[in-house]
Amino acid sequence: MSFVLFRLEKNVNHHPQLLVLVRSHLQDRIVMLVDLDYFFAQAEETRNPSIRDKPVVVCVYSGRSEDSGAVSTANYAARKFGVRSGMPIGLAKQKLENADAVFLPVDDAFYEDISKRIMSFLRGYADSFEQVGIDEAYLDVSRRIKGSYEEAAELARRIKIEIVTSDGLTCSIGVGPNKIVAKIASDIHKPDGLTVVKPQQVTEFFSPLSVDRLIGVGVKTTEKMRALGINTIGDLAKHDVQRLIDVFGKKVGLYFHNASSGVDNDPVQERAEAESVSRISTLKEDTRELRLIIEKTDRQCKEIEAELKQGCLTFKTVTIIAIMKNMSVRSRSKSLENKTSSVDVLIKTVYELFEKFLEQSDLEIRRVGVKVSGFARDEKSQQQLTSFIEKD
Ligand code: DCP
Ligand code: CA
Ligand code: CA
Repeated sequence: MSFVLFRLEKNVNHHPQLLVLVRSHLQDRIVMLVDLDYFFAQAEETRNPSIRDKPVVVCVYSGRSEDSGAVSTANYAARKFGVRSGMPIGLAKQKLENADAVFLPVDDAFYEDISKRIMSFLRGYADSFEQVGIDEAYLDVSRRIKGSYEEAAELARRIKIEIVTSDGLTCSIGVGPNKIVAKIASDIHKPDGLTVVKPQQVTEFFSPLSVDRLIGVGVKTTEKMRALGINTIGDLAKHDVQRLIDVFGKKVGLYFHNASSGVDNDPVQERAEAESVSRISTLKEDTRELRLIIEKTDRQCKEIEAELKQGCLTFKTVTIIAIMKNMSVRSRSKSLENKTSSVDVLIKTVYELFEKFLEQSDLEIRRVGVKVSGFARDEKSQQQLTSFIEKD
């Protein structure tokens, strides 16, 4: 889709009227990005309001030593002290020494539950809907509000009130003619922000912003751009497209050129996501022998891996299922420390679970199964639009 656009853009550069036509067609859409503020930490505040005024840090503890692990997120009180997602917990503790801070472990199930509820009512407000993470989603609302930015702003205000009323959470919303503009607009006034950027305001809105606001522009790319004298999105938009292609390659160069000019034709579209993927099958004979069971489950794990690959999914929870000789059904689960897509981790976890299970039961097993759940989309493929961009 984007390619068609690029080619059109190239050809129409010599025909300004046609260019206006192409652009105005793209600008017909009104897209909204809703992103929950400091999500995990705010979720923790809602179940324990007494921590609300303190710095709150939600952590993924690795379990190796008391403070080993990383910060998942922090509330804005903690961010004032320089605490950020991904920072070592030890460092966050140093920054918050004497600040009466609260450190909590992540509770994925609790956040998933809130997220599901909010996403399901957001979906109801959209012509088309695309969830892009646990706490954010794009809504194409063009038809619903008949192309009126005033109505879009009104809808965004209603959505904000509804999320506060139902779950006590604030969010930040960006409204614009496409996903790139909506995303940057949602980021600009956090927390509890609402930023509407009409098509005719895009250039003015984008020009002064630092290039690293664009998806796909990380530390390394920012450095490369600085070396080319590109600091702001406005600089990038003015930079010769052929020179961008020379430096970043055709796809990425064109993406930077279009994105910085606020041109983005990527549709808002639902991503189908299963809750779990599983395989179950009957053993050659009823058995308690680990080797025979593993022979079967190894194959199941490989099939599951292949299915997950198609959707670029990672999983967090592994479950084994055993249907016993007397037809009773047993299961054991393990929640992994980190989300993964590794078949080796899956095979190893299934092995350990069955090994332990066999120690605890003395019945023969008739059927065995493997299930994975707790999905997230693999980071590398999170943005369709930017899947070709080097990560840095
Ligand atoms: N998250 C994480 N590790 C990261 C980044 C995020 O575990 N490195 C989790 C915790 C966040 C949630 O994902 O609460 C959503 O991520 P966001 O990037 O949207 O960040 P927040 O919602 O925490 O903060 P903001 O208010 O900036 O959106
Ligand atoms: Ca967020
Ligand atoms: Ca987010």
